Amino acid sequence: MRLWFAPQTCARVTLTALEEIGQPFETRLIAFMAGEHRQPEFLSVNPSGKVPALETNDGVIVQNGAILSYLADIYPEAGLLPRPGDAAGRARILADLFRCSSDLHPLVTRFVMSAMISSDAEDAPRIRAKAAEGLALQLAPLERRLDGQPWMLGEEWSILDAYLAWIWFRITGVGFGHGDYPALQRHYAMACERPSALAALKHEEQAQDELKARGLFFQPPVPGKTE
Ligand SMILES: N[C@@H](CCC(=O)N[C@@H](CS)C(=O)NCC(=O)O)C(=O)O
Repeated sequence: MRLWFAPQTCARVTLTALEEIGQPFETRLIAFMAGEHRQPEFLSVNPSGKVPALETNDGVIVQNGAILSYLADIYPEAGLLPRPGDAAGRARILADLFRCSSDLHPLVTRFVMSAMISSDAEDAPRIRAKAAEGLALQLAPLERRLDGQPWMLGEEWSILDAYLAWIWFRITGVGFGHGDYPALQRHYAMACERPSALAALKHEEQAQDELKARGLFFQPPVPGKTE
């Protein structure tokens, strides 16, 4: 398999899944700052120009939720996701995947990269404030859930925990207040300790070094913080 990715992006979740599986895989780094996600080579892999994209024996799979569901099916022994026998159980797992990819991720983008929504810098505080409101609404039930159980789905880790950890990493990294979310904070600390998470970070560190060497590493600005 070959994963197209970039450091700090949601491709971290797929990277973590591949590390959990433990089969050999290759990575291909996309340098957003060089516009590589808009170049024909990558667009021929994922015409949407987004990471992650996973090349597999079954062809290219895109969209984190779809990739994770595919990997969970193909490598059941990796335990990425539970495999309930009933349709409702499967739907609930999909609901959590969509919660991450469709409810939370777009808010993450608005909060972290408001320039992707409006190129007028004056709009940034309003975009961020609205996104923070949405995040607070969406994270409250997860905070309650994690107050009573260690992982998203109960007593066992699943790849959903890596997804939530990435979301938490992204928003707290640019100033989302974590004081009101002790359970999410604890969950994040636990998720980061998992060997697959550490291995994924190693891939990212290498990629960051490569981007830095090419002068193409981008760190989202933390509002109110001057260099
Ligand atoms: N719905 C997609 C979202 C993927 C996505 O937005 N990836 C970001 C990185 S976190 C990206 O590649 N952005 C580049 C762009 O939108 O131009 C998924 O879940 O895979």
